[in-house]
Amino acid sequence: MEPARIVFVGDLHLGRRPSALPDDLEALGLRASALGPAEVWRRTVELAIERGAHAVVLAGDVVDREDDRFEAGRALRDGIARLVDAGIRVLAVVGNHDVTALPRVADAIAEFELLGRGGRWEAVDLERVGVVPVRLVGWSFPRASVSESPLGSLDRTLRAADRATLGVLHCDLDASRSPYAPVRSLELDDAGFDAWLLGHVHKPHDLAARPVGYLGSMSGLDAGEPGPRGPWWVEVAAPGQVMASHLPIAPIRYETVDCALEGLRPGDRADVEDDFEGRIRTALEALHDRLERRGEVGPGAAALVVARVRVHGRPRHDLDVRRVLFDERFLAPHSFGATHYSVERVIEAERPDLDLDALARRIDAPGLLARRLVGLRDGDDEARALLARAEAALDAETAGGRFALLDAPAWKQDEPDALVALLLRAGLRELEGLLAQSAALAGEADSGQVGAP
Ligand SMILES: [Mn+2]
Repeated sequence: MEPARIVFVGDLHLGRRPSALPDDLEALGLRASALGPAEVWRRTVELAIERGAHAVVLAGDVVDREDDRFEAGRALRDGIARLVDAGIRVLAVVGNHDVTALPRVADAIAEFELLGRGGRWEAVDLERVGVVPVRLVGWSFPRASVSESPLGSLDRTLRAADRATLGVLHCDLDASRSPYAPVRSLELDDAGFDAWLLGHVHKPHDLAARPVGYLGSMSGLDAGEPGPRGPWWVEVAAPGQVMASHLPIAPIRYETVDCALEGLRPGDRADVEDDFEGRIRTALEALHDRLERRGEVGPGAAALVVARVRVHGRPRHDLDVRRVLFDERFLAPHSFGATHYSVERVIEAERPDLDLDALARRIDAPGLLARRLVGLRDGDDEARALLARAEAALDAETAGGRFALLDAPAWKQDEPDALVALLLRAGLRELEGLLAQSAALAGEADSGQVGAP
């Protein structure tokens, strides 16, 4: 028998637009509409048909918002119709974003199968003559917010005795107080399934190493979602033999590149810009070589790479030159073959050479700021209040939909310390500016005391 071939689709968020696109997109021969989730969905459908998939399974958050349902719904329905025509089964579980949109599509297209509708676990067998049979077990969000683990109501007898059982779920893994179906890794292991393919968090796990974890978003939508994005190709040869491989077919990709500032050519503004731009081009070229070798850029993969440039080290220049570096407007896109690279912005790497503890003993403005940063680093009471305010501010930004972030922002989902790191970075940048200013003032004071010892 041949193995079962299933395409798993993580968070699509049809209707969202990728952010930080370059102004001169059209001059590069690119269109915003061909870089977003609808395009990666179209590519997924074509690929499933070309490679002869037996099923396509969506893990929730397919449609981003209810009011996007016309445009996004059309793209979804078109793809489902193409797959169904090709004899491919299309199944989905509902995520927290599409509690009404997805059931509506399922009601309109008879062949589109919702798994676990209304928050009740459901098993479906994929059976076809000459193909290894597979059981899918899934659960759908009954409403936008669910604060208890769906695994609590999983009936163990849904696991098949004679074939591989694959779990499909949209959930918040190891985030116990989450309102998005919090699930513990241990609960997944206890179910005894052959694989768990999950939606919700946009950073994919290495499912090729072990097929339990997040599929990741289908397309990066901002600089907080770096790395390859796309669906997963899963082959099931027997129980316990589930092989997953990532298909990085998203047309846009976000990356961070590193750029050293040591030895930056002194001179006027144009000289500094030229030297800096040359260094960035070298860094982007190295990135391009790496991505091209892996087949992650070019036709059918990323056409645009939006890069954040992280600078390291101290240029031997004054503050004005630093301002030139962080004024990204002079940075034009670079193209290597048919792949375009734009600079999203320039950020500073953390400064391990700043001795915060020593600076915190100073009785001036940099000393005051350094004391606050030490508190933030060590987690004192004042820092906790600051973190709560920052979290509320970020939530307000994301709730307004002005930024294409996740339903829960990346800093919250991936690493709890990320918000501290974010604030520390901003604080250190500020501190460096203050130190440069006070050094300049001290220099002036010195020169005013000519002849003094
Ligand atoms: Mn979600």
